[in-house]
Amino acid sequence: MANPEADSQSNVNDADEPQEDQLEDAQLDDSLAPQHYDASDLRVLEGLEAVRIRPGMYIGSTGPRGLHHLVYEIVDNSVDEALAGYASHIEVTILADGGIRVVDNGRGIPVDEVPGEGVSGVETVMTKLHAGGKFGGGGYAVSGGLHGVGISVVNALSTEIDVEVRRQGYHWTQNFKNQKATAPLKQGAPLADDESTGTSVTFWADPEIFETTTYDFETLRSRFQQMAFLNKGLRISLTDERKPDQAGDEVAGEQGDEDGEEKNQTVSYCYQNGIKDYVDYLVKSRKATPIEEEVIDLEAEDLKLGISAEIALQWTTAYSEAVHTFANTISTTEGGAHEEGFRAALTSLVNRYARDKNLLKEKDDNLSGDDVREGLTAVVSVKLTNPQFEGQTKTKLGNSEAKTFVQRVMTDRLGDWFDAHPSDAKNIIQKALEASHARIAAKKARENTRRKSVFETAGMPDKLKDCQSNNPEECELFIVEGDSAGGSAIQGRNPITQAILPLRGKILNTERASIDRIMKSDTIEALITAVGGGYGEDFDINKVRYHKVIIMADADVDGAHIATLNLTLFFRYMRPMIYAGYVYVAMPPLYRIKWTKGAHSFVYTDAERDRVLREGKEAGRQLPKGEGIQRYKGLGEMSYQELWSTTMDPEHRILKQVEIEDAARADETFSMLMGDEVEPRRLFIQRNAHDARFIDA
Ligand code: 0RA
Repeated sequence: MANPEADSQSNVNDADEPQEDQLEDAQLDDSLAPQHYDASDLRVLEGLEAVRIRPGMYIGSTGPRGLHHLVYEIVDNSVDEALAGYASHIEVTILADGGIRVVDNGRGIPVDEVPGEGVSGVETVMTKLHAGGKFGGGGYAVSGGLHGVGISVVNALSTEIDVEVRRQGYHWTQNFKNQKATAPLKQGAPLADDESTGTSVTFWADPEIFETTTYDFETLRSRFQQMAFLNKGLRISLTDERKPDQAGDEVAGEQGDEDGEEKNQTVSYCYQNGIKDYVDYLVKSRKATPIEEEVIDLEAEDLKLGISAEIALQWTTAYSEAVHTFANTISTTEGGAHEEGFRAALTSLVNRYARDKNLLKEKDDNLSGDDVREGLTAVVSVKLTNPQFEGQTKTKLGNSEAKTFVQRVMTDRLGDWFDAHPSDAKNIIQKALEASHARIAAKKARENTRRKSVFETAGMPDKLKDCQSNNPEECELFIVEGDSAGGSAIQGRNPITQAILPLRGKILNTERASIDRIMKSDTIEALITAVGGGYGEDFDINKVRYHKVIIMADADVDGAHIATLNLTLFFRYMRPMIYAGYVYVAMPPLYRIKWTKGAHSFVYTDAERDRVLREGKEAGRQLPKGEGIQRYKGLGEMSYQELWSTTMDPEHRILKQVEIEDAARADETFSMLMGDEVEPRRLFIQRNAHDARFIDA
């Protein structure tokens, strides 16, 4: 979930580059061509070279996220085979040497020569940018598509790829080193009787491109589990063949076998009921008590419109809502047409039903969307022929037909379900009524405090030390744990652009409290008021007063817990802040190294400490006797000058931007972290406290 500020910034810059033009210029410049290539080779290699020059444009980043994207790229192709009805099983292996192998039982990549290309389908798919799609159309309606930049991108960013195809009765193999085929596609042994068609791709990501080439088992595991939920009946397995010390800190601790023997870690997922199983799983993992016994499961398709929808939902006694939407199995975190249709139909249906049954009286206001969705866990998955992805991160579905279709399915089918299950329906309405009462009470309480504070400057909380600028784009709000750190932050800040909100102790756990209790908390009210955009359904990103909200807490387990509580509030009540990239976590230094001569060094991780010490000593620098390395226990230990220069000064600080790649998986993490179970939370925070200091969802 975290990305260093610099990383995300550079992606934004990348997107502005005039990529296409450069490419064309390069193609025209024949002097760059090595002699033995013909024109089509040249085009091919320059296409892949463009990917190597601007990897961010194709896979988002060259950080861990981009690295994992390579795996998804291949797996998406296999999933396409499954969607088309040809593959039923995908096996992914993290090899002991750090490579990735993806094997499926689909039709296999075509091996015949592609007309006009002069080489096999396999070589074309591997070396030609955007040849990943199925040749010549006539394929199937639905394809992942959004991120489907093709296998050639994986080739472009790998040092080596091995492809093995089983097709037309034979094994076929081809190897690529540094993007180039080392030999033409080779026909091998005939397929044995028990061998099916299929494809196996093994690649080694280029360490010169990626910041790290170490895959995180958990990241891959949760992604594949989600893919299995979204593709009913498809089996996806993941095996980790690395030795514990190769798999990075996190896996190492868990992987070691009791008797010291190494064992491969394997997981395998297959869900016959698809997203119905997904909702069941999400509800169980948040340990919430369901209101209706069975997950409600609706399905419909319209062949003429070329659209299908699967919707699964269940209400629980919990307070937070979790509605997750997908289009062609891609997580549409920014929502869009299908989500609008779902929400609109749900709110009007529940209101209509409540009025019909006289549960909502004539004088009562309608239930709001927030009321109706309190405690709801839902997954909406649509598949359509021509998905239009829009929005900042291209994860918002634009197709208006998806709205009307989902709306119709919901109104018809959920209406039928309510009629068939009157007592469940009554409980659901009852729950929404309670939510509505709590919300009205919270609003009243808030209006009372408002009235009391009309004489304060613009109704801002007492504790807030606001900045002078009124331009949200340059304004930053530091949320600081503890009064003493708050004091240093106020002294150290740049008062033009930096505002400080000191919070005493931990804020209420918003994962486990009702809205009226949450709004009764002065601290939370202060925070929401300071941010300025409101909360919940009414949240308005355009009213937000700061484009950076920076959570600043101690670099220890307690600080991590405080940061997590703050993030939970943003995730549950001001989520667009996170999607807009406005929420950050500050990284205070862990140590100060007090050299005898010259400036002290501040380091942010144990590894950095070791490196700085080594380099300093190599350069002849010395530490004083005794207290040469100071470990900061808390922000409060730093002088205001130190706090400014290490943690607040935009020139030197490290901020981690909070990102949510996938709301469904983030939800699970938040439920786990903030829910009733103490043990998984303790383990998780300890595991992540030392480096990122917060959740990576
Ligand atoms: C191009 C065309 C066809 C299938 C594929 C590519 C294909 C790619 C991958 C990547 C991993 N597994 C894959 N499986 C298939 C269509 C083939 C046909 O029409 O028979």
